[in-house]
Amino acid sequence: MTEKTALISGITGQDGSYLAEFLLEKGYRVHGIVRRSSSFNRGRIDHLTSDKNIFHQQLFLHYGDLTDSSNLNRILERTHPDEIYNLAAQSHVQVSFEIPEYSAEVDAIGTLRFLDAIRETAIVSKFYQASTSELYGKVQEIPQNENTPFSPRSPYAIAKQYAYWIVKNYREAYNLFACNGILFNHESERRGESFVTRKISINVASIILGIKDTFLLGNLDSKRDWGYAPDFIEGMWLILQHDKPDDYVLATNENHTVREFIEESFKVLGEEIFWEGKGIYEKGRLKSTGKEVIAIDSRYFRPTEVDLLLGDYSKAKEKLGWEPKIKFKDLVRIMVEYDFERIKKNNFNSDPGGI
Ligand code: NAP
Ligand code: F7E
Repeated sequence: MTEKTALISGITGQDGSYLAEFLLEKGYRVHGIVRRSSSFNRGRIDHLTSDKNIFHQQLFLHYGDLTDSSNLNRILERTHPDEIYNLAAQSHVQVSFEIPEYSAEVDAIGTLRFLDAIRETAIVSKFYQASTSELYGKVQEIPQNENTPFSPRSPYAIAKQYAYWIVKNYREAYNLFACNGILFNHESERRGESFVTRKISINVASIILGIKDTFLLGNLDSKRDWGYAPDFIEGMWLILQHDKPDDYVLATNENHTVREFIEESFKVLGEEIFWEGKGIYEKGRLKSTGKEVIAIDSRYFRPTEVDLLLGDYSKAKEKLGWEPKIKFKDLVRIMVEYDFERIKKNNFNSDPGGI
């Protein structure tokens, strides 16, 4: 058991909630930054704040926002963390085309604000930055590793590129223990419902349960290297436990199309799907009945797409002893079975709608 203190921005998100759980179990005192919201935004950490949880007295929440630097300084002075995990972000790639300035404000300048808060308060803390495979964008080599040149394709990726470089610069200029974890897509039962994997697991479960007839998607041919979020959380922590600050790729080194994710999801629930038509006229139909269950909606196409991502995590394996445990088929099964049971029990479909 450790006596350490950690501060997590983005604690209410997918990764933040798993990381909080992971650190509390290791004996950390955990502080989390939460945003004020008009509707409840703490569903993923409810089980941790409940007094039924044995760790709840080690978890402290603070209102804050990466757009407010005075508040970051105050939180650092109050909490004196040994480790900071900067996971807060406007994390949706397609949404970043709609709100590019805000995405830069939070994802790029927000990271700078955090690093400057460390300098100004002179607090000695290790800093983890949630960097991303989106930096590779229009990929310059396959697979991508820590030396692959960046070629970002969205306002999100460009903001995260600034964050990546400012972390590296502050490490070199001010000797901060600051690290970038370049994480490839990682998903889970807690994944936001507007990301494609969760949108699929929810809709496929709803169709098989007879609650829904059909759902709409965009590009079915992009390839992603999808891993399981809890595996990646351990990697984030290992990055800060190394004796030298450095940047690491975390991935599974296996990629699949969105189309394959859909096919595998139906298979988990005992159905098969076939495809008919081309482009925006393509349809996915159930083999058993011929019924249309998937159609294409061009609203989900991105102005510039990232066609293929495949990560090479050999550096993390060699230096940190990190390897992903869950690969594609198990990931799909975990997500689809979870949503199937949840929707069956509640008999409702929380339709992600919109993006
Ligand atoms: P997520 O579920 O979207 O969570 C994002 C978190 O950031 C939420 O807690 C959100 O608060 C918070 N947040 C957003 N804007 C904020 C602001 N202005 N000030 C303070 N907090 C703010 O994302 P995730 O999937 O857990 O990802 C965690 C981090 O890793 C993000 O930085 C993401 O860009 C990066 N990343 C993710 C992946 C992936 O595949 N999951 C891969 C590479 C990198 P609310 O709950 O109030 O919205
Ligand atoms: O899209 C295609 C879409 O939104 C994956 C974030 O965590 O990982 C995530 O970004 C693919 C894209 O994730 C729909 O065009 C088709 O090619 O699930 P996504 P993402 O863009 O890869 C990276 C590593 C991050 O850093 C980000 O924070 O799926 N796609 N149809 C669709 N995508 C969505 N969202 N919705 C659709 O209907």
